Amino acid sequence: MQEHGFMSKITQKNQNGFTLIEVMIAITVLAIGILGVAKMQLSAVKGNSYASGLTEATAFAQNKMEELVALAYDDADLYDDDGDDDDLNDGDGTNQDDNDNGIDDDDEGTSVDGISNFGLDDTTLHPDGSQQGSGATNIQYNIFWNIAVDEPAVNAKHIRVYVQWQQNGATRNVVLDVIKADI
Ligand SMILES: [Ca+2]
Ligand SMILES: [Ca+2]
Ligand SMILES: [Ca+2]
Ligand SMILES: [Ca+2]
Repeated sequence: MQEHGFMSKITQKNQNGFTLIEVMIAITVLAIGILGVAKMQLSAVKGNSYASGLTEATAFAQNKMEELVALAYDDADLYDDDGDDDDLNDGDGTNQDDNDNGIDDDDEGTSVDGISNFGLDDTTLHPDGSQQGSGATNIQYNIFWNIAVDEPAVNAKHIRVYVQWQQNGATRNVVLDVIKADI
């Protein structure tokens, strides 16, 4: 509608001819208009790339989770062992809830192993598994998973998958949780 008004104004004025100052104002308005469009496109591109990163990360998280859930309950990849065969750093997701209320006793002021929330949020120290991935966007994804044994109930494992990546100068996360029962 604005363009219409602008055009009809030009048509009207055209009958009497433009002054130089009018032409310059028109060019400036046009330039500002183009600048605005360019800015909008830039933010749209940024938005799109975040959305595509999110979509890709979610796909990685879902694939990893499907893979883990499909394993046998006692599969070595579902041990709370920080992903290796040594006995170091094992068990931050096991026997962390003596009072049996579903909350890691470390989070309730008792010192068990000093690691909160059954180690489920561990993406830096000793996650129970990790790998990397990248897809069409060439973004590098770090994939982590942790296992809490007998949580939230006996004969169940709480599996949490994190996918982390860097985008527009920030660390992004996708988190997926599944409770796998021993059936
Ligand atoms: Ca663990
Ligand atoms: Ca270990
Ligand atoms: Ca507790
Ligand atoms: Ca703990």
